[in-house]
Amino acid sequence: MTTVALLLSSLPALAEPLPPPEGEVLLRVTGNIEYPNVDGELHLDYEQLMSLSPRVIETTTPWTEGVGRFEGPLFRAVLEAAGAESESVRVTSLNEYEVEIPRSDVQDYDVILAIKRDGAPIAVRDLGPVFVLYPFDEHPQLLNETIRHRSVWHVGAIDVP
Ligand SMILES: Nc1nc2c(c(=O)[nH]1)N[C@H]1C(S)=C(S)[C@@H](COP(=O)(O)O)O[C@H]1N2
Ligand SMILES: [Mo]
Repeated sequence: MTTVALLLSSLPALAEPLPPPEGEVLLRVTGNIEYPNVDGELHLDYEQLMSLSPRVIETTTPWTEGVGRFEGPLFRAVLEAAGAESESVRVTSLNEYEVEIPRSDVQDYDVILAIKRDGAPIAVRDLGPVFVLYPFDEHPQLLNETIRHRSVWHVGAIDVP
């Protein structure tokens, strides 16, 4: 390799905007973002969400029976794909519940935006289509009221101030 090629290959990949989604939009990232794909917002369908650093978390939760196998993108990977830089974001649900989540949560923990549970998409009548899931069993200190409030289900949008 030439020195230039070596230098380039050691740089972090430069993010570029994702294409507009082809499938049903499950999540919109709105507000102050660098990489919109539809009318100033980042719209993501199921396939696109699953392409952003997907993780599996096997855990119990206060809202589900037994150990669930949850899958979805890392929350921080979605913020990176949007080019969001803020110290916190506002997560809103389809039923108008909303809460602020500090960036430090998703940097310190592998919080995912769960879109699959036990191998199948999470239904809206369940916790879906998108559920903010903290790794509770791995970090039992997360089982507190503050984090329960941030465990938004029926997520529709993340707003970046
Ligand atoms: N979509 C949605 N997510 C939500 C809520 C809600 O009302 N709607 N309530 C939050 C709050 S305040 C808490 S404490 C937990 C609900 O936990 P509980 O059912 O044990 O009270 O979910 C959080 N996520
Ligand atoms: Mo609550």
